[in-house]
Amino acid sequence: MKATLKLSGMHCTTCSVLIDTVLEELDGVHRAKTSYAKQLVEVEYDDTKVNLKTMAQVIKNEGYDVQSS
Ligand SMILES: [Cu+2]
Repeated sequence: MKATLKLSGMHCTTCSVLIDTVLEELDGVHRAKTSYAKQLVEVEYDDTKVNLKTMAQVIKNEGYDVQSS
């Protein structure tokens, strides 16, 4: 599965690296590519293991907002 989540609250490129890291630590997330410039993250994941709600939650836990997709 592929999906794009819109984000807000990132203020530098380090934020995008952090979001990539926390998402890729989730079981079932194959790849996360966060764009600071576009304020979004593209994820490739196994939808039998993880869902968008879980991914949004871990992003929120880091202090960023996710617009519902
Ligand atoms: Cu930052």
